[in-house]
This record gives sequence, C-alpha cells and structure tokens, in this order.
Amino acid sequence: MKSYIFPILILLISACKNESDNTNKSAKDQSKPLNIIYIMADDHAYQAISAYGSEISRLAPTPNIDRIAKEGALMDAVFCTNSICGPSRSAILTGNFSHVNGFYKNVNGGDFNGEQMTFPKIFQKNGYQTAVIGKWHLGTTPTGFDYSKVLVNWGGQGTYFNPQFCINGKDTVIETKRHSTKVIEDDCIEWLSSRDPEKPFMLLYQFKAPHRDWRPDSMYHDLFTDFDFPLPETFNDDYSGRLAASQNMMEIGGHLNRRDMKQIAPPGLSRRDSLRWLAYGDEGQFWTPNDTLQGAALKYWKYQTYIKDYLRCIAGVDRAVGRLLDYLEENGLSENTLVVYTSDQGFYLGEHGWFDKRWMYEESFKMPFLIKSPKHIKAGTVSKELIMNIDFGPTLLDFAGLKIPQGMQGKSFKNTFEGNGIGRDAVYYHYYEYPKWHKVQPHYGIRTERYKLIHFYYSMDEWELYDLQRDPNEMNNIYKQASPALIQQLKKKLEELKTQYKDDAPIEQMRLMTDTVIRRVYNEPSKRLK
Ligand code: SGN
Ligand code: CA
Repeated sequence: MKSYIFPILILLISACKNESDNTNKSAKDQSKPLNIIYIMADDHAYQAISAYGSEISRLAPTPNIDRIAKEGALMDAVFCTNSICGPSRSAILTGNFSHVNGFYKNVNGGDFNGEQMTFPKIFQKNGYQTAVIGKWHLGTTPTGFDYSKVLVNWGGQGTYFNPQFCINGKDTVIETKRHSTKVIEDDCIEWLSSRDPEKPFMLLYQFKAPHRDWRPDSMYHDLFTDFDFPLPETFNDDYSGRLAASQNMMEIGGHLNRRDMKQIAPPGLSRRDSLRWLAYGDEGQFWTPNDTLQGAALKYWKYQTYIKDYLRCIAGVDRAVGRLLDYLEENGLSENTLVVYTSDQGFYLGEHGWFDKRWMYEESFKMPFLIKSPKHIKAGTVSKELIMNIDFGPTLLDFAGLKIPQGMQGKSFKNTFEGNGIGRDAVYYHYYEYPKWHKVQPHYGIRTERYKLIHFYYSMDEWELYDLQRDPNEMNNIYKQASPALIQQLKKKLEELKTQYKDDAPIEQMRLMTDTVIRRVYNEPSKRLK
C-alpha cells in the first residue's frame, strides 16, 4: 500500500508545483514592463506601404512592414501637425504642437530645446533603458537617452553613403562601408543584444531612408528595371482654384535637380561649382539629360527615375524591419514588445505632380502608422480614429502603464484598441516654413472625417475647402460654393481648436514666426568630422 502512495504523492506534489510555477510565470509575465520599439522612416508615404493597398505598393510591396499591421493594427487616419522633419519629430517627442515646443521650422528655426519634457525622459526615469539610433535632425544632443547615435552630416540629415554619426553627443564616427540603412539596422540589433535583459527598454529606431536624394543600397539597383510605375491620377494637376499650390516649387517636371536624377558633374569643376551644377533645377531652371528628352516625356522619365530610387530605398527599410521582427521572435521578445512603424510625415509620389511634403493635402498630411502589441491589440485591427503625431508619446506611455504628464497636448489612443473612441471629431494643422524649401505658403487648418478647411495666410488670404468624400484627391476647392452654414460650422470648430491648443495669436504674429531667423547654435559643425 505504502509503495503506491509514495509515487502518487510525488506526482501530486510535482503537479501542484508545476501549476504554481506556471501561475508565477504568467503573473511575472503580466507584471513585466512592456518594451517599446518605435521605428520611424524619413518621408515614407503611406502610399508606399502595401498594407495601405495603393497601386504603387502592389508593384513594390513591403511584406515585413505589413507584418506589423497583420499582427496588430493599421491606423488609417493619423496626421502630422506640421509636415516637415524637425517640427514633426519635436512634436512627437514633446506631445506638443510646434508653437508650444518651439521648433517649428527646419530652416532658420534654431535648435530643439532638449530641456523640455519629452516622452523618452519619462521612460528613462521609470527604469527603462532608452536609446535613439539613426536620424535625429534636431541640432541639440538628444536628451532622455542612455545611448544615442545620430546622423550629423549634411545639416543633420545624414547621407546614404559615408554617413557621419555622433555618439552620446561626443564621438563622431564616419561609416565608409555600409549604406546608412544597413548601419542603423545593425546598430539597433547590436544595442538590443547588448542591453541588460533584466530591465525593460525603449528604442527609437529612425532611418534616413527614403529621404531625398533617394540613393539606394547597390543590392537594390536591379529592382523595378523591367517595368514602369503607373502615373498617379493627379500627375498633371494644373492647380486651378488653388492659388497657393500654383506657386509651389516641388514639381516633378520643374524642380527635380540633377543630383536627384543621379547625373554626374563634369570633371574639372571645383567642389563649389560641382555642388551648384548638381543642384541645378531646384529653382525651376530647365535641364534635360540629353538633347531629345523634352516636355511630357522628360517629366515621365524624371518620375520613373525618382519613384524607382525612392522605392528601392524602401526595400532596404523593409528588409531591416523584417530582421528586427525576426530578432524579437527568436529572442522571445515578441509578446512583450510593442512595435510601431511610422514616418515623420507623408510624401508626394507624383500626386499633384509633386515630390516633397509640407501641405495639408492628404498625401503629406497623413502619416503611415502600424502598431503591434500582442497583449493589447487584436491582430488585423484597422482603425479610422482621427489621430495626431502629438498623440504618439502619450499613447506609448499609456501602454507601458506610465503617467502622461499634464503638459502634453496629445492624447493617448490606447483605448481605441479596447473598442472605445477617443472622442475627437477634428485634427489641427499649422505649417510655417517659407519660402525655402519648395515655396509652400504658411497655412493652418482642420480636418474632420469628411471635410478639410485650410487658410493660407502669409502673403495671401486664401481659404480652401474640400469634401473628402466626393473629392478624395482634393482637386476641387469648394470654399466659394459651399453653404454658409457648413463654412460657419467648420470655422467654429477651427476657432475652438485654435483656442484649445493655444494657437490663437494674431495673423501678424504668425507671419513673424515665418520671418524670424533663429540661428542654429548647436548644429553639428563641432561634432562633424572635417
Ligand atoms: C532638404 C531637401 C528638401 C527637403 C528638406 C526638408 N533638399 O533640404 O527637398 O524638403 O530637406 O526635408 S536636398 O537637396 O538637400 O535634398 S526634411 O525631411 O528634413 O523635412
Ligand atoms: Ca522627413
């Protein structure tokens, strides 16, 4: 009898022990702080991410970036508050609009004040290991990070080849072998591998690609050589009814320069003359690569050259994202790591005949945003919630269970994934930089689910109104035809948001913000290699 009882007892005890181990393990997992990886490309248009389903992306798919949406969510109405690099990045870091965080222009806009509250600082204070690797473009040394390795050459933009990085604000290194995307990819994996596994982490993983002048890694040169991309519907827009747009300097036909088109400067020129030769076209100067290419054929050639190089740069980014997702899986980190993929703003891929960004029109205003966190977000979620880039910081903090500081204007949208709305019926936008680069008139405006109202106020007084349901390409400015009741309702909302976000200074003061020259003090020369 005794001989039976003994093994049964052992079995019972070990079963109980296993159960308690499992409970402990899952309780431990539940209580483990969430890791965050925030991936941001530079100028990556949502049209060039296949999860968003555009025609272009069907021909140039991004299977790895798409995995994030497949395993998590695709956000389809995320907007930038000021659609250029530095201003978008500072809005994201601080959770505040440009006029509040102080960094509202890339050109003559000074440097980012790193003393203010940013979301990475809160992660750092709460025991997270924090790092930023890649593009930064804010002049001052990153604050709130245990480790930073950021691009510093070419005015902080960095270059695709021979990029220079500044490490922790001190040591500058130049990379002569690998393409910028590959260096950033390798550095992020290396940082993750050498972290303290006992502590949570928060990594900003920020590519230079696919920013102008679109120079892909040579391993992608053979992509897209056997077909051409279709032209967007609005490729030959004549800007009628839109005065500000008609004054732009970002046309595929008129403003792509020789460097963009990978022309080689004639031998024997001084460095200065060679740079000037390559920049020829920026101001609308006519040039053609040979005597025969003219008119529509020339514009077509420029478009194909541009879009193919742009998409080749994205192929590199997609590869890097795939490697990161694999790394997380192989190292048991997938379950407890939230991953975001976004871009600092949208971009024109020939729509309205353009490249670049800045306008409040959809292609540059809308940001791609894919997010996964298996514990919190149901795979395959698609959201149309109106989100702004100032919401990113608060949302990441909220997911990690950290307190959102009172001073942040953005709002967490975590509860979107719990089936609730965030209670917002319009987003607000304000762009300031003028005339360099690309001659986009300063403007502010609002977008609701259906309408967009824009005011160009700098050296004109022009209102534009679009019905996005009937006119998703924003070709018909209906401001003059719309019912007074609709205009009144939208202007009321605009005023409400201006007051709510404290952007209610008189127009003269706004113009002054455009005109004021704030010198860059910290910009990289001291950190740059000579
Ligand atoms: C550079 C580009 C511009 C671009 C700005 C801002 N010119 O100046 O075309 O709009 O950056 O880009 S280039 O000839 O130097 O490439 S941003 O992403 O930093 O906002
Ligand atoms: Ca950018």
